[in-house]
Formats: sequence, structure tokens, C-alpha cells
Amino acid sequence: MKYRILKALNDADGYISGEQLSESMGVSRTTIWNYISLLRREGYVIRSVTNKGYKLISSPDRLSPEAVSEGYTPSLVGKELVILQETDSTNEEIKRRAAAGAASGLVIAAERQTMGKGRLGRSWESERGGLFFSFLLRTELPPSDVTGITLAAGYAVCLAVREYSGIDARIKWPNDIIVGSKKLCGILTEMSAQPDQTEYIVCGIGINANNKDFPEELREKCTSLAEETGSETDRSRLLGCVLKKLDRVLSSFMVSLCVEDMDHFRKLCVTLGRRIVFVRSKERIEATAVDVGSDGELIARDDSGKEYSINSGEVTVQGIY
Ligand code: BT5
Repeated sequence: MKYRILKALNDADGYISGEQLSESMGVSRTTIWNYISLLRREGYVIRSVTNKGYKLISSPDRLSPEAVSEGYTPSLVGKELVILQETDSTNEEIKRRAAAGAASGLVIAAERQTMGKGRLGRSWESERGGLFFSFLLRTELPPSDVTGITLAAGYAVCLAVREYSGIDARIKWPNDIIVGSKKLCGILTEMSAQPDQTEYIVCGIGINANNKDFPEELREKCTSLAEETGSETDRSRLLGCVLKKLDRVLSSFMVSLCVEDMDHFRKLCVTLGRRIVFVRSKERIEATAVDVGSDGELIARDDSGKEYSINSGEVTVQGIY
């Protein structure tokens, strides 16, 4: 009932009367009033004016499972959703629960991480206002067949951010999401596997949403939705949007993205056509990124025309952080 009232307030173009609300919900006006009081206690600012009714002025910046799942029935990612106030790292939390038998599709989001992780032992700034979550996928495919999941996850996040905010978010291969030349989102994929069989994959996503006070050393190279749009992000709605895209992209994921998604990925990938630097057998190589192969590998060509296929590791892209 609370969420139906909230939705009606959200959808209303201006004020909505107590009478309208009680009629459409089939409850008394006193019940409506009690729920309005409850919502106010939870941080929603709702104005009430005699003879006009109620108007939602603002919502608290808090993740709500009901708001995340609104209008979306997951077939895979998000079948179970857990929201924590604080954890060390949502990837670690998923790994603990995976070891205890958690099912594929579990999503864990946290309002704050005390030890947010990047790749290669780096850390991820995880102050309140950001969106931090991870999902669990169980598969028995060989590890070599699931490497494209990281690419698919970055693609899904990029689509969701573009749809939610309208900003020109792009992908820096394999899966950083950037705006202009600054990083908006990072993705960390980890897996538990035998040489020939995967047990599970944990994919963790950090999106800078309403967090904008970054430490000095990061200010020049990262950005947030708050900075880019000049307005507050409804993080529950954004998370719902990302989960929906992930669910669609990963439900049809068979070793690689489908052809249409792969073509779209290439269009959104800022790395293509740029000069890059990477290391191969301890040698530093400069080349131009020319394509992304169907398994997600980056294809680069050096000035002598020699082609390289890059599957992982660090790639520096000229002009981007
Ligand atoms: C990543 O690593 O980009 C992967 C980040 C994954 C974070 C998510 S949050 C949910 C889940 N739980 C976790 O513990 N992790 C995942 P990498 O490419 O190594 O980038 C790390 C580098 O990005 C750092 O060394 C900083 O330079 C920079 N950085 C740190 N925090 C940042 C932030 N909030 N926004 C932009 N850049 C940041």
C-alpha cells in the first residue's frame, strides 16, 4: 500500500487529493493519512494543502527494494535482492554467500563500502551517495567461455546510464564507463573455477551517482551523475534500470554478446580508433585499437601493420585519464 501511494504521488501532475487516493486504493482517508505520515517519517517530503491534497516534493536518497524492482520481473539477474547499509565490499559479501550456497542471480547492494575494491588490489572510493552492487552467476561453462561476461556487464550498465540520465556515457574497453574523459563507473569481475569448469562468477559494479566529494587525487579523473546532470539521481530507479538491462543482456549471453549488441558495443566503445599502449612479454607496445572481436578481445594494429589480440591486462588509451 505504501508503495502504491508513493507511486500515485510520483505519477501525479501536481497535487492529488486524499479522496482520489482513498478511492483508487479502496481504503479510508484516515488510512491514506497514516501512510502519508509514515512516508514523512521515512524522509519523504510531502506537502499537503487544504482543498488540493498532497504533493511529493522530494524523496530520501536511500535504496529501496520495492522501488528497485518496480515494473520488472527478472528472469536471472535480481531474482533475489539484498540491500545492506554497509559492508566491506559487495563482491566479498556475494562470495561469502556463494560459499554458503546462494542461488544464481542474487544481487547485493550497499549504501556504503568500507573496503571497496578495484582490480589488481586497487581500492574503490565508496562513500554514501554512490551505487555499489554485485551479482552472482552460477555456470558450469569452461572459464574460457565466460570471459565476455565482463564486456556484457559494462555494455548493459552503459545502456542503463544512457537511458536513465540521457548523458553520453561511453565504454572504455573492456568495461569502464566514462563521460568525456572521466570515469563514471568501474566493474570488477571475479570467479571461482576449476581449469575446465566455472563454479560461479561475481560481478561488482560501482557507479558514481550522488557522491561527488572525491579525494584530491581522483578529482581530475572521475565524475558522477550529480556532476554531469546537475540533479539528484534516484539510485533505486537507476539500479532497477541497470538490473533490467543486465537481465536482458546476460539472459541471452551464450559465450559472447549477440551480433546486434556487439555492433552497438563497438559504437559505444571510445577505445576504438585511438592510440593505445599495452605491455606484451614485458615490451611496451604502441598501436591503434581497430576492433573488438566477437569474444570481446581488443584488436590493435601497430605502425608496421602487425595485429595484436588483447584479452586482458592494462591498456592505456591516449586522452582518457
Ligand atoms: C575498477 O577497478 O574500476 C573496478 C571497480 C569496481 C567497484 C565495485 S563497487 C561494487 C563492487 N564491490 C567492490 O568492492 N568492488 C566492486 P580499476 O580499473 O582497478 O580502477 C580502480 C582505480 O579507479 C583506482 O585506483 C582509482 O584510481 C580510481 N577510482 C577509485 N575509486 C573511484 C571512483 N569512485 N570513481 C572513479 N574512479 C575511482
